Amino acid sequence: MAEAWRVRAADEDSARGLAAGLGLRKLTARILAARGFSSPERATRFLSPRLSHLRPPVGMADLDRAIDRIVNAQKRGEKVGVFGDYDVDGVTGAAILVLMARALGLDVAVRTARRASGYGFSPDDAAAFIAEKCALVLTADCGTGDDESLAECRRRGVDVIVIDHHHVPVGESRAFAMLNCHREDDTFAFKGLASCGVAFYLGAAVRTRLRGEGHPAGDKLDPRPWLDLVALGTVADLVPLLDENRILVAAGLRELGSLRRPGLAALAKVAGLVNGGQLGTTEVSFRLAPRLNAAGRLGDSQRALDLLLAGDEATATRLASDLDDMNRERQQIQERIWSEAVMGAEAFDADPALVLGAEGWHQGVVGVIAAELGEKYRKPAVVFGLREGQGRGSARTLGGFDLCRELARCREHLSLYGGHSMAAGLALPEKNLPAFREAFVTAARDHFGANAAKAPVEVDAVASLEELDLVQAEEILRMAPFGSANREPLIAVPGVVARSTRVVGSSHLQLTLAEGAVVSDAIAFGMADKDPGQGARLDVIGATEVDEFRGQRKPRLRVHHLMRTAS
Ligand SMILES: [Mn+2]
Repeated sequence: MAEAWRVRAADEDSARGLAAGLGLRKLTARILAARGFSSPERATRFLSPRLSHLRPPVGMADLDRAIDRIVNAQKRGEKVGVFGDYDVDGVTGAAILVLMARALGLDVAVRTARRASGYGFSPDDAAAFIAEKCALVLTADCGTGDDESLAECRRRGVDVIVIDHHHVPVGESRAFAMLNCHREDDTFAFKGLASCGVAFYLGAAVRTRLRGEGHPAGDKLDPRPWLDLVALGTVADLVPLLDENRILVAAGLRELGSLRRPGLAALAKVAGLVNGGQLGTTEVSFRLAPRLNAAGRLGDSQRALDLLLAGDEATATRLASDLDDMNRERQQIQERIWSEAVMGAEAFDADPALVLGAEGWHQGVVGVIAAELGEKYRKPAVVFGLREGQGRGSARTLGGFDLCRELARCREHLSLYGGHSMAAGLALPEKNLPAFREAFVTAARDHFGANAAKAPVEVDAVASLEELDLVQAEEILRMAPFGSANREPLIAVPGVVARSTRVVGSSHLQLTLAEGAVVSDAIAFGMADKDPGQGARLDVIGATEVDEFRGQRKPRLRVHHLMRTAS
């Protein structure tokens, strides 16, 4: 039988050093060591992220050029256009740019991407800004490859500053300035910012410049309150939650939890999140981001941006309720496609990657479906919506299978592709779908090896139930916020007995696990159908969490995998 889990390797000397140096439990130190932390200094910075540790934007290509242009716009009182792509990173990035421009006293025209124009900064959008007499346009999370629109702006004397993090094509850009850390000449130390993070850095740099010049507008420009937006966009965009992103998201979640922004307070309310202080990356990913994305997925993301910028509670409440309705509609569409996709996936069970597509699959939800398929089958997944002979799709990956690199290898079958290593968008003529599938699956087979279709679960450590007490759970919580590239630690707990099991809600399983005299609570969400029954001997893989009930804090294991063992 194949092994069920594999323990991540850790340097034991580093682990001992961290435990002794920082007064941490052995288990915590081991997890940190396995994630590459060897010095106590770096581990301390990781465990206590602070805004003062953000590195200044040294080496960010075109930053000075962008600042000069924005400061000139301020001095001349020019009209500025702000454009945002349709997803959370796009609308939060755009919201930050709007707030920056307004703080500078500029007149701002705002637009966001529509599905009808294929998303991104389209020639229609360029024409609209030109017609509105904007002298300068800022694009958030798009623009890097939108040559036609950039060229049109340039012809008409409109300067465009691109604020983006998508793959940079070769050749000269028509943008006036392009802030994109994937440029070859960009030497900023951190390459993982989402577009909203780049927008934040730009705003902060404009403030520094204006204050350095003794300009009063500099004092009006305060980037700190934008951090909630940065947290939303960064978490939703699946960029690595390490280094600068970790600092921005940690601070941003605190800002978000204050629910000071009317739009986000209203959104949290319709999402059933009454206690702002509890907002973590899970709530952002599963409650807030889907509602913000719903507008863009169904066609027009403008309402999401309007919500973020809403100045009063009444407007915010109305827009949040609109987004909630759209999200419900999106969910219905998605559920139908999901059941069709799962049937489709079974047909390719032996392949190390999934490529699916069908007529009638809404192109606005294929990304979510790809992500969920990847999760369920633990393979890279590409899902296309087919329409009029063309397919538009979305790809998600795992296990170090880099989409930028691998899609480039399959590009002969694609009419368009772009994105980053973990998520990408792509398009092809429908007739190329089988050939693309073949190429992509072959690439996955090369990467994963011929018979590694199902990799064992990688865990951070093996522990006894006794070790997983409250102190331990609290220590692991210091590694939050969890997300991309900073996964919540998974722990294997072998040889426990299910003392009792109980189905709660419609589909969840609550367990009391025992190991000798040690007893602990566990919860397995969505696993009611896997009830092992009282007295079963189990190996369990899960994550520790702290359950707060009536003011009492208790450790709890959130189960990912339950495996019966022979007794
Ligand atoms: Mn993005």
